[in-house]
Amino acid sequence: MGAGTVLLLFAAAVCGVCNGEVYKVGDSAGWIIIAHPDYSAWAASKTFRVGDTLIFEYDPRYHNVVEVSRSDFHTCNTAAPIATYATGNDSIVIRSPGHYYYVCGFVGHCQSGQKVDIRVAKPIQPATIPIPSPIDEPIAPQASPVGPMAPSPSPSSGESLVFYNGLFSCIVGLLLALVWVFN
Ligand SMILES: [Cu+2]
Repeated sequence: MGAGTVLLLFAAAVCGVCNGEVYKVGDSAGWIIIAHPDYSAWAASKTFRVGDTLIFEYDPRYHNVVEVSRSDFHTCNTAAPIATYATGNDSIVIRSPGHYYYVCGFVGHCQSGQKVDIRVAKPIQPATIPIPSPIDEPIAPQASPVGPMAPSPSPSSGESLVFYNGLFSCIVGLLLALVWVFN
């Protein structure tokens, strides 16, 4: 195996990490009702993260995928969907942490258990990067003891930082591999 191949494999591995895992809902059973798969047990056995992909595989003549709110999930109400998928092979990329509630919109299917609650953990935050104070702001030598606390950075900026770091390492990895191969 040449060094170029090794580098390509390395780049592929790096990209695999930043692209996230792919989870087929229900594993080999897919998104069905006949065998009554336990979708809550299936979801509980996984650790979903931002960047992962959910695949719903089913016969679109008999099923679909409807994203609903938490309360609609519990009552199996599909009258106010957040999103509807109906290709029979839907892939949904998880963009942010939180809960995603999916049910089948066909009559009676959600009530029979064709529903899944995907809980996505918050990304692991990198070590807090200290924000440098503006140069023109003098460092108060006699700070008042009741001075205001510095505001903490918002979590959303941390998440996008993680995302862009991943994207950046991906691109750099690919470029390095390409340069190596074509030299
Ligand atoms: Cu169904």
